[in-house]
Formats: sequence, C-alpha cells, structure tokens
Amino acid sequence: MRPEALRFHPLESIGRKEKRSMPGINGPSDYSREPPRHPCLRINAKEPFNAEPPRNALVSSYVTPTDLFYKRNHGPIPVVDDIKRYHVFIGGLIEKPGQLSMDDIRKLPKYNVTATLQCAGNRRTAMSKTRTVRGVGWDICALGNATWGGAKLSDVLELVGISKLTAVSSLGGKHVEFTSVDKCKEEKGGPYKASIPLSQATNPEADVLLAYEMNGEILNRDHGYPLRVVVPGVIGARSVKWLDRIDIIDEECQGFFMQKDYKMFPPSVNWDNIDWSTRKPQMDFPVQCAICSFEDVDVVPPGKITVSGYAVSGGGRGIERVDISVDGGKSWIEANRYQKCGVPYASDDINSDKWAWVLFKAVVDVPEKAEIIAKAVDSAANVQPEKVDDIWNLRGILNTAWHRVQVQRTP
Ligand code: MTE
Ligand code: MO
Repeated sequence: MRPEALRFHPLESIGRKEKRSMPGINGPSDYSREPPRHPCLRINAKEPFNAEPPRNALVSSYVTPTDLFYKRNHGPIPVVDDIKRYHVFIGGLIEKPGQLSMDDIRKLPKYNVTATLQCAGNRRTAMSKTRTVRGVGWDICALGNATWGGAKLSDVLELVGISKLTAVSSLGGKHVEFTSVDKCKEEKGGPYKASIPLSQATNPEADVLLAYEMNGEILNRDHGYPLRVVVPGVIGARSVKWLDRIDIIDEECQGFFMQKDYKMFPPSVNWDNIDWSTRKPQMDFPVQCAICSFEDVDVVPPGKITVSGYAVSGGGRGIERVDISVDGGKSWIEANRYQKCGVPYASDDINSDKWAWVLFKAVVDVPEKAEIIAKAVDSAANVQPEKVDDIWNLRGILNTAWHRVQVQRTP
C-alpha cells in the first residue's frame, strides 16, 4: 500500500531512456576526491581503491564495523553535491517512468537486514597460486557482515505499478537493472551496472533493499552514499552502489560486469578459447568458510589454541556445520558456531539472520607442525570442494576450496 505522504514524481515529459539533467550526484574521472580510510586496511589496489581488513580484525565482531568492511570499487568514488537534488530514476518497461527523492524513499517502511556481502573474487590470491588468474588479488577477507537499513525494492516497484511476486510485468519486463554514476574503465568510462530477475526484486522475502544506512549510520561514500542496492545471498557484484537509475528490462543487463566478468568457467577454458555467451552471470554465492585466527603460515604457542573464522552460504541457506581438522584432513571435529541478532528483524525465525555469516570457534591441541583445515556444510548439505585445482577458473572467482593454514608450535 502506498503510504499517504509518499510522492512518486511521474516524468510524462521525458523519454524512457532519457537522462534527467540534474541528478545531484556524479562520478569524478580522477581520484582527487576519495574519502579517508582506516589505516589498518590491506590495500590490494589503490586506484580504483580495493582493500580488505586484516584476518583477525574481521572476525572480532559479528557485525563488521563499517571502516573495516572491505571496499571493492571499479572507479573513483562518486560525489553527491546536493542531496536535495538527488533522485533515483525508475524507467524502462513501465507505464509511467518517474523518480524518487531520498525523502520519498525514507517514507517507505524501513527494514534492517543483516546480510553478508562477499566479493566473488574473495580468496583469489590463493587460486592464482595454482595457475595465473586475471583480477585484483584478495586474501580471505573480501567480505563483511553489516546491518543494512532501507526500503524494500518490492515496495518501491509497487509504486510504479508492479505488484509483489511478479515474474513478467504487463509490458514484458523480466529483469531489474541497476545503474550507477561511477566511471569504470571496463565500461569504457561508463557507469557500473547489473541486474537481477524481476521475480527476486518483487519478492518481499528476498529482502532486496535500496539501502541508505549501514550499521545504523548513514551509508558512507565508499559503500554507496546516498543509496545502494543490497541483494542478500548473491555475489557482491550485483549490489550496485551509488544508485542512479532502475530500469525494468526484458533481457538481463548487457553490461560488462554481467556479461564479460563474474561468470564461472570450468578449468579447461582459457583466454584463447573463452566464449562468454556459454555461461550465465553468477548470482548466488556457494558455501564458503575460512580460518581467520592465523596467517597462511604461522607460529603458535604451546598448549591449546583457538581456531576461529567465518562460514557463509548463498541464497539464504544457513550454515549447518563447520568441520576442523588439525591433521591435514585425516580426522575432523565440529566447531561451535555463533550469530547474534543486532537489530530486530521480523523474519520467520527471529533467532537467526538467514542472510548473514556465522562465526566459528574450536579449541584444539595441535602437533608440533600442523595443517589446520576448515570446511563448512550449508543447510542444503552442499559441501566445499577439497582442492582449488578442481574449481580453478581464469577470472579467479568463487574460490571456496577447503581453507588451510600451516602452523608450527614454539618450543
Ligand atoms: N557498484 C558500483 N557502482 N561500482 C562498483 O565498482 N562493485 C561491486 C558492488 N557494487 C561496484 C558496485 C562489487 S564487485 C562488490 S564485491 C561490492 O559492490 C562491494 O561493495 P563494498 O565496496 O560496499 O564492500
Ligand atoms: Mo566483487
């Protein structure tokens, strides 16, 4: 139902694909206006800025502090010069294109969804050790768990006449495309974009948000100020930051990051024989976990040690189990898992955050030299692959192989 005070500004006078003149937000073409960042971040690329927190810091809290949350960009951070002028345009295959201001969006019912966002390139550096891959190198911390506050996309789409649970709209729309304002070299200087199926966008239970808050504060510039999409359970690449427009379209978005990137290829495909059209854009994240209490090779004190880390799956599938081995995979014990609800959210089970990671902990005795391994099982009994070689792919995405660290005891 449309709240009393809400205004949707129809744009009868402008064409469906036409750009309005004063959006109040723009993407700079250089890096002179980047925001300040936490000094402890490990920088993987400076321009565009790509950085992740240290392992130990990542799992020291269930909700990742915003300044420690990984930052994944493809261009300079956009600048909002006038928030009052900012509007998100809604067009494409709808009867009446129009636009919403931030005030309009804030008048819709607000939801707080705790969801883990993970880059498809998380753990790429380890995959590149098998065979070279193309892409920014990431250790194991290209993910974070935040409480996102905003309006549901399903409520926003209702304002333009698309009812809940619609797979095909009356004008033949099947996908929802999100377009930003940042200038990406992969898009030849054009903006970042992505799409999701209309059925997911109009499903209130999919919890797709137009978020204006992160961890109870106004979204900051690095993470998409003033408005970003959050698609829970799906690779981070579909959660478009600095949202400029939403278009209802008949085919999935033809942008670079949907069609020429973020697709999962088999190990036999290389840069000479690749045919991008043979694969679908990756959406759901597979089951993943990693040990964050140690570096890849580490020294530990004598006595019992604590193995801790994160486990998360895609599509709203929870984590059923995390197994730990200290003898290279010969025997396993089960780790303790925990989650904590930050902000109340009325899902079916108020005790678990279905889109969020679990943190795990196991206290173990280790031999003098040990390989510690962690692997998780999700609620659909999906397991992680044992070896990275089996899932190697040229873009180095979705490295979900068993996570291993080598530790040696001090005498
Ligand atoms: N949105 C825009 N506009 N530009 C981008 O470069 N990167 C995407 C996604 N949304 C990106 C974007 C990718 S690949 C990821 S993993 C997430 O944003 C990262 O979100 P974060 O920087 O808030 O952690
Ligand atoms: Mo990503």
